[in-house]
Amino acid sequence: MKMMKTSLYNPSNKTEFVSRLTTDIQKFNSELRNIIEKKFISSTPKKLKQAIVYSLFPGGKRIRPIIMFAVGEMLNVNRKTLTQIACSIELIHNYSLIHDDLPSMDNDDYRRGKLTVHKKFNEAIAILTGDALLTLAFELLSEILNVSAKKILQIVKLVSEYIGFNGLIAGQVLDIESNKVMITKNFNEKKKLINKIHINKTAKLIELCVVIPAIVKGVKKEQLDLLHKIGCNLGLLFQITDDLIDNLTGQDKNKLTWPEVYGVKETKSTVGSLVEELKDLIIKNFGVKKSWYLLNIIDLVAKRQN
Ligand code: GRG
Repeated sequence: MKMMKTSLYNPSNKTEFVSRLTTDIQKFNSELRNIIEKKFISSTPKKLKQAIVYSLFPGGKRIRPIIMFAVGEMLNVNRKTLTQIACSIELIHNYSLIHDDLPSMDNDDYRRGKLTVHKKFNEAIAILTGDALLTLAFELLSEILNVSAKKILQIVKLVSEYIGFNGLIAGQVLDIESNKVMITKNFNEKKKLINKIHINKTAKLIELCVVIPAIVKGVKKEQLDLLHKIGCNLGLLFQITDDLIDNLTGQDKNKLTWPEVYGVKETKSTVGSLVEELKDLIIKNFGVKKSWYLLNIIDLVAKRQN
């Protein structure tokens, strides 16, 4: 069958999309705040509580929860059912950023325009805040409502695998190590390495946001496999555009990035091909009507400036 051309996709009214996105982010922020605040008890150490709230609010782009809600909409999965899971993924994302900023890793002083957690508080508090967010993420998964225990176990297993030593942590280790080895690697080795780093460090968490709504829905294996592919490519697209932003703003020193391996021109062309391929797959399999929000998010990821 001939692939449906992306040109058939007519992006819906941009104002409608931006207004929907803004509302969804605000709603998610207040849901996340409610969930977090309910977890604090009178004996929660004050400093830990402050560091948790400081690290999560006002927060970043919230792209992972938004992707999860957009896929939920495409598959007819209730947003309310996904909220607790989206919070869990956002906690994992924020834990990884706090730890990534530490002096022993990226040693960053600022994130999202404010002091990093270890600079605002101290290194021990930053490590423990990250640990607390990661632990709470799994507590939230264990409490998901209206989803069978079997599906919850399937989700917990997948999240554990994707953020563990064969996933996010593997990506981070390879990323740190890549600084030292990149000069000695040839083009083919660099290509393999950058792909492995980006898939593990970034794409897997985004892939989770795409496949979890499908697990909740209980789709057939064939559709789940397709959503894994869509999620992985959307994650790659996100990281490659991140690399382009870093390249443009000179923040890519001592880092193995897509433009460093392939050059800026080829990287931009890869972004274009990934967008086309993603939209074709989504439109062909789910139609434009149900997936307009996700299609607009893909455009947003590809054209973003931060
Ligand atoms: C420390 C286990 C561990 C992992 C760290 C997340 C990470 C792995 C490193 C952070 C640096 C980085 C460039 C990661 C790639 C993923 C990425 C682009 C994160 C930033 O995500 P955004 O842009 O952040 O969604 P906001 O601030 O919007 O939430």
